[in-house]
Amino acid sequence: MNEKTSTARAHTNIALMKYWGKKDAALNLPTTSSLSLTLKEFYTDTMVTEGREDTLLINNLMQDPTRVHKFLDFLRAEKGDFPPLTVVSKNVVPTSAGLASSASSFAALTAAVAHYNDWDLSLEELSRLARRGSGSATRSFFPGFAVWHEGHDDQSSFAESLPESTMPIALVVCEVAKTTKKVSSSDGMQRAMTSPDYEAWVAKSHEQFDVMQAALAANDLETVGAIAEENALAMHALNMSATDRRFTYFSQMTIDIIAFVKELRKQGFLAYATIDAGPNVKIITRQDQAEEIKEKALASFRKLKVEIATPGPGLSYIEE
Ligand code: 2P0
Repeated sequence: MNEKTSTARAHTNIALMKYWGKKDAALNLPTTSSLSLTLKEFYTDTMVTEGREDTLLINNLMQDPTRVHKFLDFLRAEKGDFPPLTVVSKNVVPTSAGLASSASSFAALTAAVAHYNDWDLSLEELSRLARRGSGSATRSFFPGFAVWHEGHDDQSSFAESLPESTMPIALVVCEVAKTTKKVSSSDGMQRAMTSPDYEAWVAKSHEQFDVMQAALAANDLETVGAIAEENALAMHALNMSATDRRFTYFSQMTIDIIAFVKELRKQGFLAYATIDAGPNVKIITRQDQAEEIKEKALASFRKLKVEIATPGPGLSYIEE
């Protein structure tokens, strides 16, 4: 067997404008464009090498390879055949920050496989391929802020970097102990699309997108945070108003932290909340206020774990 290996590193990303619904499930085309921040502190290293069959190890533990195998077969059909692969993935996250994500994993896997096969692909092409593994992975190839253009077909749906920003943004990541049963993102967004308010959320997202891009260009972090919070809370309202099995990712502490963030604003902090497919809250703030907000959060909530995350780099390859 061939001993060749290839290792890629992709950082995770948090959406400031969310992807929450598919207009084409087979192609994984989203109903809205989304906009994210890549994080320096959270990333995945993925190594691939020839194996007897497609297998997956994450942090040294064997995993069910079904989803990865399906994605590798998609790459084989799309780009050309390659042997069965052993996929060895390591999620690097500060102790139990609860942020291990399919975004960085599928981005790193796509890049590692492309590198292994000597495919000469642009970041845009890698992003388009990674979309078929997991939507949020499209955005994990780029440093700082990235936009995933919703597109209208396979070719036009991919992410790209926004012009380099010097915005001093930080996320104060608050990890809430899980109390609710997890609904997968794919299932959750499918249910959300049955909300009577879904079309209005999509229309509003299109409007917010232009305003947020202008705010980023103008280094207006206050507006970026305000729109991100509005977009995220409206996304979670869709889950609660779904006509098919309505649900919520919020726990009591999620709601309490949202109130805490509002209180921080009253005290003069720049602070806005964003929440993904789980109960954790990420507080969007300025880098020079992040440490103080972290201390206040730890003082206000027992058992909360808090990490500070800052803008991170794009894709890299790691030589053995
Ligand atoms: C996002 N999330 O924009 C949104 C907001 C979570 C909440 O993308 O079905 O794992 O694999 O394309 O990418 C998480 O969903 O979903 C996600 P699939 P994915 O970051």
